[in-house]
Amino acid sequence: MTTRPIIILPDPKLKLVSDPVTRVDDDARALMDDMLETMYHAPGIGLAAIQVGIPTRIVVVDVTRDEDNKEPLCLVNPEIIWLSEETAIYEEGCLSIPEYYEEVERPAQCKVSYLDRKGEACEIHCDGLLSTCIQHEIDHLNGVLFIDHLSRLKRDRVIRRFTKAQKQESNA
Ligand code: GNR
Ligand code: NI
Repeated sequence: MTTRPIIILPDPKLKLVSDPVTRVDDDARALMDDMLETMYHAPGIGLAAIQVGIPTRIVVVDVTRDEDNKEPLCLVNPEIIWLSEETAIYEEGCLSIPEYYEEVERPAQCKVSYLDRKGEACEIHCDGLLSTCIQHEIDHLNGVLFIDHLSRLKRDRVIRRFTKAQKQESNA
C-alpha cells in the first residue's frame, strides 16, 4: 500500500467522466487500498479515483474520523438510485481544492447501489455527512466538483485563484 499524489484544481482531468469497472479484481482492490491510505493520510473523509489521476468509477469513504474505529467503505460503480426531497446544508471541502470551504445544499438522504470489494452487488441508505460525502464523490466520477454547485461568481473566483497559484508554481 502506498499513498498517491492527489491532483489539484485546475487539472483538466478533474472534468473527466470516469469509466465503469468491468471486473473487481486484485488490481482494482490494490487501487482501493492505495486510495484509502491516501485518504487517511490527507486526511479526508472520501476520495474518488480520478483524484489520484485514474478515471475509473471507484470511491472510498470513511466519515467516522476515529483513528481507532475505522469504517472504510469501498464503492465500485456507485449509482444513486434515490434522493430525498428533504435537503441538508454542509460546509464542504475537497482534497483537490485545498483549504477552500463553502456551504453546499444537497438532498439530505440518498440510496446508492454499488459493487463491494468482492464484486458483490450492495445497496446503502445514507444520511447526514455520509450522504453528502457519497454525493460529493459520485459527482467526481461525473467530472463535477462541489464548486460547480456554487454561484458562478464564487466558482470563477476559486478557479482563478488556483490557476494563478499553479502558474506561480511553474515559474518558481
Ligand atoms: O475530506 C473531505 N471532506 C468533505 C467534507 C464535506 C463534504 C465532502 C467532503 S469530501 C472531502 C474529500 C474529497 O475531496 N473527496 O472527494
Ligand atoms: Ni472532493
